[in-house]
Amino acid sequence: MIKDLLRRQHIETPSWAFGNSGTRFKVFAQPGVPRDPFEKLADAAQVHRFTGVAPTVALHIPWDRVADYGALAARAAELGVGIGAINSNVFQDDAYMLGSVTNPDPRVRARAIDHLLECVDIMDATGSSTLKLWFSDGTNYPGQDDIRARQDRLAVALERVYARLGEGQRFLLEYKLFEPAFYVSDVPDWGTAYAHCLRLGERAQVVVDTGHHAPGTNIEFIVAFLLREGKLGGFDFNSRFYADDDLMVGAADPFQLFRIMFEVIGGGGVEAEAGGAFMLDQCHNIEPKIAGQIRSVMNVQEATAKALLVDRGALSVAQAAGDVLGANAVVMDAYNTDVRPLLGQVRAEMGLDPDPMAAYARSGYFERVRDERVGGAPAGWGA
Ligand code: LRH
Ligand code: MN
Repeated sequence: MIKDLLRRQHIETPSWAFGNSGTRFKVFAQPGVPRDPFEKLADAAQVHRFTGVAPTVALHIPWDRVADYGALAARAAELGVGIGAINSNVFQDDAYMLGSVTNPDPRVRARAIDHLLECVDIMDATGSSTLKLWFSDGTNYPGQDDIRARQDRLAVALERVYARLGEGQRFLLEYKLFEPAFYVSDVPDWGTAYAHCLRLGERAQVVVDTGHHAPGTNIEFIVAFLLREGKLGGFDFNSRFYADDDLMVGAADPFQLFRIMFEVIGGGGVEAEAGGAFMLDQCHNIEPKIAGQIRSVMNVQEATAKALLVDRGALSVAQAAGDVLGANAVVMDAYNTDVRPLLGQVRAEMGLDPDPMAAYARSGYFERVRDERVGGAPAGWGA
């Protein structure tokens, strides 16, 4: 059963992780970076080729805007991957300085809503069933704008998008405590996202970006709660030591990732059928990007395998008996289990090399695209 679940795991890679990224201090250009969405898909396909569990790629609009989205989806299929979540972007136009859908100016709000509706058109054109909405909207100083009025404006925009969703489509609302807003973020926490989604209906769910919480937040509690409510739409996986560092998932806190996957499994969310989107949302500012994505997928696999090894029977016995140390020991035994041999076996049974990183390095793919991708502008955030 565990091997079967690991074989059928589905982790979604983000197109933007393959482009140049950085901080406000510097975006370091790396060699061989893709120059358009087609080349991003080709790189993402390498992650699936060597891990077998990364069959879809999330797009970000306008970073991945093309003339023919049907052709992009067809190319993805040729490469053996599919188009995953469509990510809107109402955080980079000058017009959005004081907000997008919450902006005091109705013309700016209308412009932002038009973009969100365009993203649903792109879902139709690419066969994507998921729209991911993150709003950078917020204020920097007390009094700058009315907190309640901004919530009213946000609700209006979400209703418009919800009404536009087609058969089998849903949207995931992403929350974030701060940045770029430094006083009020209009969707700062899971409670705000949950309340808006609850009001709208079952096609509106919450996405948990693991980098978007206050330090010390118990993210697995949020996961357990949202799963119980049927409102956990998915994850933006990454890790951080301080803020929204967007480091490789599991790199900064592998135990937290294990605890999160433990609650996902307990809440019946690990099955692909449960519909949870396990997306990576990362920036490989200084490390090789494709290899960084492969390592990240492996980190999720390892946390999942450890969490699947928890002896749930022994755990419920210890919990029922109030055996605090016993119960904790059951969970820690699983966490302290080296699951790399098990995952190596699963990959071998999938016809893959047990060591994806070594197999990718041996493939020479990076050296080939580095030499081929001469000229043109490397992809990035264009910020
Ligand atoms: C915001 C965020 C959001 C994306 C962006 C790339 O911090 O997590 O998910 O749109 O990063
Ligand atoms: Mn995110």
